[in-house]
Amino acid sequence: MSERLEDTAAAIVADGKGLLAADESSGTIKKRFDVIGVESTADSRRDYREMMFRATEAMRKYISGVILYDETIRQKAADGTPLVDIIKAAGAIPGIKVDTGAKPLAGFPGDTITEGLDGLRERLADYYKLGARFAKWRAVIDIDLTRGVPSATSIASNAHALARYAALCQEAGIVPIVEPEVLMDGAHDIDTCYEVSKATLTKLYTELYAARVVLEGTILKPNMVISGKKSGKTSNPEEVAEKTIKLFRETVPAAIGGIAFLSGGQSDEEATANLNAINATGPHPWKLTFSYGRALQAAAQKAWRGKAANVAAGQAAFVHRAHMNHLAALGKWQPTLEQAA
Ligand code: 5MM
Repeated sequence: MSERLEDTAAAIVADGKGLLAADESSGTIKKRFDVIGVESTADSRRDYREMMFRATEAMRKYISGVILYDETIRQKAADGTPLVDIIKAAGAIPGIKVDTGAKPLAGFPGDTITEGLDGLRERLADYYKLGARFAKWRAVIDIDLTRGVPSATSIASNAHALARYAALCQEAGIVPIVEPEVLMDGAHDIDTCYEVSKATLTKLYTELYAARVVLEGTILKPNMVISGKKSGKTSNPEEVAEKTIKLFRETVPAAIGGIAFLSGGQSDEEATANLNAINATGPHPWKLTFSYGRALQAAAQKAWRGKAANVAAGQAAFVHRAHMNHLAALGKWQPTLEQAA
């Protein structure tokens, strides 16, 4: 039976389920491991990811799919089982990061362009054979108004690349996750985040239409509308929810398969509280869930610290965060559940 892109997209945002973004490139996972004092080797990266993929309670009940990195999709667990098979056995869908990273945009200091289109058709065919049924491409839009960042050229170039990537994915039978991340690292306020995100999403959907991408077979992975970390201001969940939903109603077609947020540097609990507030104000035209990297993994990394003796503790931390985000995706999370844990 042939798989329909719309069905895969619907499975990714199934009620109360979301994605585990475990697609850190080797450079990024090294940074995460440095924090917990673990040397980053092929084996330590394998052990860490195997620990999460074998956390059956989380994987079966709360995680719809896992975004993998090229190394991981080809890797075997310590007992020789392909990691992809462990994910599938838990009923989750393997996915793959296919961009090759954000590079400086020539002529536009401070802006980046995400690369990876060359040879992508062939790589997608290979990843499909390896079991991937969805892919991810992340565009990075920083905000620094003092330098004119982001430029209109950066927004347009990244939207165009995302559209070309999405069209190639669909040709290969793979659901594209389109991730135009407006970074929360700057000193900007929440309204600036809203304006830049609006320009970014407006351009993105213009390009996706132009590229004849079937929106029902896509998932949007956006940032929330939130104050920049260096602004000194914290946005409360109600404000984040109100501005994020207003933005999406203005820019995101109801036809898309669903929305799975990135966490972008929010604390674990903040990412959960904001997702919960967004869903508590529904109904909305789309399902809204999580595709968190840091906000799902930070606690597990801290509990694990690279020691086999800590695997159960690492898994328990991961199960807890997945459970909390499962509740938030349903708008049923309460802060007291964190304290109880
Ligand atoms: C897991 O991190 C992903 C890969 O990052 P690099 O390419 O820099 O190694 C990243 O794309 C991630 O999927 C998204 O940013 C969402 O993760 P967060 O941590 O923001 O939820």
